[in-house]
Amino acid sequence: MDGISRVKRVSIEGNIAVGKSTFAKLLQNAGQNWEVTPEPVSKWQNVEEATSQIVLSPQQTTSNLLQMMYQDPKRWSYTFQTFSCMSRMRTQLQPPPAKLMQSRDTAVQVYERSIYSDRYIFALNSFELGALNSTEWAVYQDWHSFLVEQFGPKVQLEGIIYLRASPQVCMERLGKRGREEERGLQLDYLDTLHVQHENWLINKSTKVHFDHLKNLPVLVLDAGLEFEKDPEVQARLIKEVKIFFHDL
Ligand code: UDP
Ligand code: D5M
Ligand code: MG
Repeated sequence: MDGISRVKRVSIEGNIAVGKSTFAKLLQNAGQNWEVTPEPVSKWQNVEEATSQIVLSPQQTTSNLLQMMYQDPKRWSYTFQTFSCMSRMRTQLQPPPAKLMQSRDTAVQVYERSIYSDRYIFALNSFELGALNSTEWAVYQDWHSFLVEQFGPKVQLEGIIYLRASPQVCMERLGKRGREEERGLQLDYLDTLHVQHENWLINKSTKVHFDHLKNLPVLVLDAGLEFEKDPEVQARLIKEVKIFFHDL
C-alpha cells in the first residue's frame, strides 16, 4: 500500500457548538499520528477573501455568507450549501501531510465535519424546513452525487466520531461562544439538527447514496460531559478515540 492509501480518514460530526473544534484541538495535541483539519468557518464569513476576489474600493463590504444564510434562509441557503460543500470538498481532496504518509503506525486525517454532513444533516434539514425548495434540493443532490462518484476513494471516509449531546447543552455552549452570526438561533433549530444526526448516525434511517457510508464505523462520544476543562474526562474520551483509530 502507498503512503496515501494507508492514511485513514475520519470526520468529527455533531450539532452546532457541541464542542467539535474544542475536541479537535485536544485530539491534535494528544498524538503524533493524526492531523486535524478545522471547519473553514472564516471562509464563509468572508467570501471575497476566500475566493481571492479583489476588493475594489474601501467602501465595498465583504460578503458574510454565514450571516446572510441565517438572516434570509430561503434566499441564501442554496448558495451557502454550494460554497460550504465546495470548501469541504477541497479540504477532503488535499493529500495528507508527509508525516502521516511516512508514519508506520495507523495514521489518521481527521476533518471537522464532511461533505456527507453537509448533505445528510444541513442540506436535508434546510429542505425539510423549506429553506431549499424542491428544485434546489434536486439540483444539489445531483451535483453532490456526481462529485462524490467522480472523486471516488479520494473523498471516502473510514470512520466517523459523533460528539453527542442534547440540544440544550449545545444551546448553552452556543451562547457561551457568542458567534455574532448565530445570535438569533433558536433551540428549535438545534432540535431539528439533533434529529438529523440521530437519524443518520444512530438510527441509520437516513437514506444515504454511497455504499461506503452504509457500514461506516461510528464512535459515539458523550459530549454532554463537560470535557473542556476536565483532564480526566478528556483522557477517557481520547482513549476511546485511540482504540477506535487502532481498529479502523
Ligand atoms: N465548550 C464547553 N464545554 C465543553 C466543550 C466546549 O463549554 O466541554 C464551549 C467552548 O468553549 C465554546 C463552545 O462550547 O465556547 C462551543 O465549542 P466549539 O466551538 O468547540 O463547538 P463546535 O461548534 O465546533 O462543535
Ligand atoms: O459550525 C459552524 C457554523 O456553520 C454553524 O453556525 C453551523 C453552520 N454550518 C456548517 N455547515 C453548514 C451547512 N452545510 N449548512 C448550513 N449551516 C452550516 P459549528 O458547528 O459551529 O462548527
Ligand atoms: Mg467548530
